[in-house]
Amino acid sequence: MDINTIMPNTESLQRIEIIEGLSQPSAQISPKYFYDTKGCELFEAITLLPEYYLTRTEQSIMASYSEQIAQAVGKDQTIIELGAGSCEKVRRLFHSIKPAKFIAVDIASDFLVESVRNLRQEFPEIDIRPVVADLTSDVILPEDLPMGKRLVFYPGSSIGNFDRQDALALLTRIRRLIDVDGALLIGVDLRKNSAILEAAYDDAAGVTAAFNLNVLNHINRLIASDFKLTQWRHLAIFNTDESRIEMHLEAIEDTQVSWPDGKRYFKTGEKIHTENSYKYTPEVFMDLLTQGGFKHSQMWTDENGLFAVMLARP
Ligand code: AVI
Repeated sequence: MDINTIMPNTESLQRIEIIEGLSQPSAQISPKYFYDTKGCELFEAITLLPEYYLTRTEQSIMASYSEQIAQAVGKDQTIIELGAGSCEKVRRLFHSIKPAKFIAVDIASDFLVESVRNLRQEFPEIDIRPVVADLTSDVILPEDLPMGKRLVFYPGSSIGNFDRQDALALLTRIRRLIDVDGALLIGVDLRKNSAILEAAYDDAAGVTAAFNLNVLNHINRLIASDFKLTQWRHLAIFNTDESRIEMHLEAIEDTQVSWPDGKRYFKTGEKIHTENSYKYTPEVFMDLLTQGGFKHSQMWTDENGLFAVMLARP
């Protein structure tokens, strides 16, 4: 498959980044390492959980307002989906928007190639291409892609996984991907009661816990470390001051983790911070869009005000 494998983050850079994160006084692992093949499967399972309202609420907003959204966006666009994964969300947009081209961007190459293969069979009339990229740096799109009529689609509230400064930097990079006739269609999880949020990130079936713990298996493969998953437990807390869900892995016993040329001791109760998921009010997110170079925006939301889909234009 003609996969574009321009990956700014090479294996050795990843190694340095991971070891640096583990060596800090408050250890951390970037959430992008959740998404090995198993992590992608677990994330797909999360999206179906009763507690995880995000995906189904976003889907219901997109379905309820599909005509309005299609009219606002226009036909024959080049849709560029960031974090495309299974390409499940965009599949529905294809029916209403009927794009000429589709670029599926994701960091998980194997999963992406498989998704694109399936999508091409289903929609042979659309020019569909995969691009493997890490959204923390510039996304390099195919050179022959027309600059006009680009719609960047960034669903799922994945923007919430970036800290404020990084979210702004990403919005600014997205703005540079499109021309004046382009647009950004983005899903944003809204701020709400902490009980609803904490249940969504610590489900009764333990799928989110398995997803969080699986990052240690991925790290073991990437840096040849020896994390033992049974020594760690999943935590999800809503930090009201920062308006974000924080996921951590907490050591349930004193442990030492080693990798070639290094090691780290963790005392019982010590944590590794694995993810932030920011929850926005519409006003705060619109302000961020403005700072990122977007002027005009439309918003669709569900009746309970859980989630918002926003269309932003340069
Ligand atoms: C991908 N991202 C939007 C998810 C979220 O809700 O922040 C990742 C996730 N983490 C735990 N559950 C889901």
